[in-house]
Amino acid sequence: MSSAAAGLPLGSDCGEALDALGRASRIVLSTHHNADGDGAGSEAALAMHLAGRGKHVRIVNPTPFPEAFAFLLDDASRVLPVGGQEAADACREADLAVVLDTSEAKRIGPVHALIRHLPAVVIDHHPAGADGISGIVVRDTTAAATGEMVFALLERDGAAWTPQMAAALYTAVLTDTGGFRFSNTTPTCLRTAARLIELGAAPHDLHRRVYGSFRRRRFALLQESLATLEVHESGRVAWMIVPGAAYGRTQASVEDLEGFVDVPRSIRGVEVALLFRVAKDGQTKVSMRSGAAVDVNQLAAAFGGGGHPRAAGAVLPEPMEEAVRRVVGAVVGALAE
Ligand SMILES: [Mn+2]
Repeated sequence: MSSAAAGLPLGSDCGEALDALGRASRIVLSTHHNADGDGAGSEAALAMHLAGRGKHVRIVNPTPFPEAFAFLLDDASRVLPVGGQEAADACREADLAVVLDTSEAKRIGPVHALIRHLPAVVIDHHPAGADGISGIVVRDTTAAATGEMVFALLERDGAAWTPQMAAALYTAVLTDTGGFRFSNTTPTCLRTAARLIELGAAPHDLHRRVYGSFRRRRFALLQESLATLEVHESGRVAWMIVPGAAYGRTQASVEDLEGFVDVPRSIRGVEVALLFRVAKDGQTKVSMRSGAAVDVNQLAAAFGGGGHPRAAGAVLPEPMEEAVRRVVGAVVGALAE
């Protein structure tokens, strides 16, 4: 494509995707479980754009719409809880599904069964996985955020921008770049952000809402997690564990853990940072972050997970201690290669 405004290499599927969106009248949007600012912001902006075109739009996610990003929605009644009758009805009556920020069926969990009969448009910046959702796939792994791709699509579609649409996509780009700090912070993504500010996104306000509005319980949890911080003798791997008991006691949610992995990551000399937490049924979830030395997407894939080369995750079947030993061992091995 040739979106002069965005300069994104979205490919020929971009036009096909816009055609499908243009033809549809009842559209269901979804994103991966535990939606982040990118998934939530992309959904919010696309919902506003499509509703503005007179479409009937509903958002059906595998997990509740994140409370921290609810302010991005112009109409919260469009969000329907999965498992409810309204969500089932919306999916049955829809003529198009749009999946954002993932292209893998397993990442949308129970939503996949609800939308698999529908034609689908997938907009994603992750590398293709083994379990791809079939449909028109618009993929750009060079995009910092799915929100950057949605911006390019909406520009090409001649969107009638509102400050709230701009804010939603600015938040998507802001959060997926860790506040414009990570290696995916490109000139293109900063140009996108600049354009979104011109369209009405307020950087100071959005930064405060995203990074300056944490609940106290987050810090209670961080306090206990910090006590587990360890650095491997090589100095190149560091990890932190979110104690299971503290997790329950502080009544924290997964949203409260946002940014925890930045603690081990920010230690001098550390190339791979890991955050472990208890998952359901005694399993262990690990989030991985890497500099340039190791492709953690490959590493996570070896444990049945995935993500990006520099940010990935996996769920291991074993309990904490064993999972930590196995993952740290694998990272040390990868660093030695
Ligand atoms: Mn993303």
